[in-house]
Amino acid sequence: MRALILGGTSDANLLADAAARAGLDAIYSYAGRTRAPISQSLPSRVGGFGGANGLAEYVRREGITHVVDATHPFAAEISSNAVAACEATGTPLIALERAPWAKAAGDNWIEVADITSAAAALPENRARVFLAIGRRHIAAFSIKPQHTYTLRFVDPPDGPLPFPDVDVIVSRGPFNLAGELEMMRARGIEWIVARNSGGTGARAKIDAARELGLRIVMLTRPELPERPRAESVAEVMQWLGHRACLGA
Ligand code: 3Y8
Ligand code: NAP
Repeated sequence: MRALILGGTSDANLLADAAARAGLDAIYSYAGRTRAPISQSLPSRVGGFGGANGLAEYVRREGITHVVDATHPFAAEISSNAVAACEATGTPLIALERAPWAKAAGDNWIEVADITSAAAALPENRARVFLAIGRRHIAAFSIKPQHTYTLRFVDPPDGPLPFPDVDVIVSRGPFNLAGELEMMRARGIEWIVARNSGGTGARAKIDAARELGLRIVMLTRPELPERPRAESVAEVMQWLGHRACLGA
C-alpha cells in the first residue's frame, strides 16, 4: 500500500500525523502556494503535477495504490484532476471533506456563487470591509475602490494592491474567536467576504461576525465531480485498511 495525500489543509495535516503514527507508506503533496509550508511528519512533495495526465503519470511512476484528496473545498481543479487521474489509472480515491458551515440564528449572510457576485454584493456607500479570501481573487473588488479594505494573506504581498485604502494582515492561521473579535473591533469592520470553507481553522471569523452583528458575503462551494467522501480522519484511515491510532 502506498498512499498519496493531496494536502494543504489542517485536516490533511491531522491525517498525515495519523498515517505517520500508523507507519503507513504515504507521501504528502503541497501545491507550493506559500513560501514556507509547515513541515509534515510524512515525506512531502511541493508543486503541481501538470494537470490530470501529469497526476496519472505520477501515480503510475510512484506506484501509488490509494489517493486521498484532503485539499480544500474550493480547490476544484486539483480535485477534478484527482478524479480523472484515478479513473485513468484504476486507483482507489477518497476525499476527506469537511461539511460546509450552516447558517445559524443571528447570522447575517448574503450567499453568492462567485467572486464577481461577491464584489457586487458590497454596498455603494463607503464601508470597512475584511476580505478573508486570500490573495488570488482580490482584483474583482477593485470595482468598489471606495471602501477601506483589510486583507489577510499567508505571506506578505508581492506587489501593489488594487485599492487606494487597504491594509494587509500577514497570518497563516488557524484563527481563534478572541483574536478575530479583537481585530474586527480594532478596525471597525462592517462587512466580511469569506468562502464557505467549513472546518475549524477558518470558523472563528464567522462566530465573531455573528457576535458583532456584521454582514458576511459568503461564497458557496464550487460543484465537484462525484467521488467517495469521508468527513473524519478515522474513516480515511479505515479506508486505507488501518485502524486509526488513538487520538487520530
Ligand atoms: C499552502 C499550508 C495549518 C493549516 C492552516 C484550514 C485552516 C488556516 C483558513 C482567513 C481565511 C484561505 C487561505 C485559509 C485557511 C488554514 C490552514 C487555512 C484561509 C495554508 C497552507 C497553504 C495554504 C494556501 C492558501 C491559499 C488561500 C487559502 C489563505 C501551509 C496555510 C483564504 C482559504 O497566499 C496565497 O496564495 C494563499 C493561498 C490557497 C486561498 C487563496 O486563494 O488565496 N489557503 N493555506 C497549500 C499548498 O501549497 O498546497 O502553508 O502550511 C493552510 C491553511 N489555510 O493547520 O497549518 O482550514 O485548513 N487559507 C479560505 O478561503 O478559507 C484564510 O483569512 O480567514
Ligand atoms: P486548485 O485551484 O484546485 O489547483 C490549481 C493547481 O494547483 C492544480 O491544478 C495543481 O496543479 C496544483 N495543486 C493544487 N493543490 C495541489 C496539491 N495539494 N499538490 C500538488 N499540486 C496541487 O487549488 P488551489 O485553490 O490553488 O489550492 C492550492 C492548495 O492550497 C491546495 O493544496 C489546497 O488544499 C490549499 N488550500 C488550502 C486552503 C485552506 O483553507 N486550507 C484553501 C485553499 C487552498 P497541476 O494541474 O499542475 O497538477
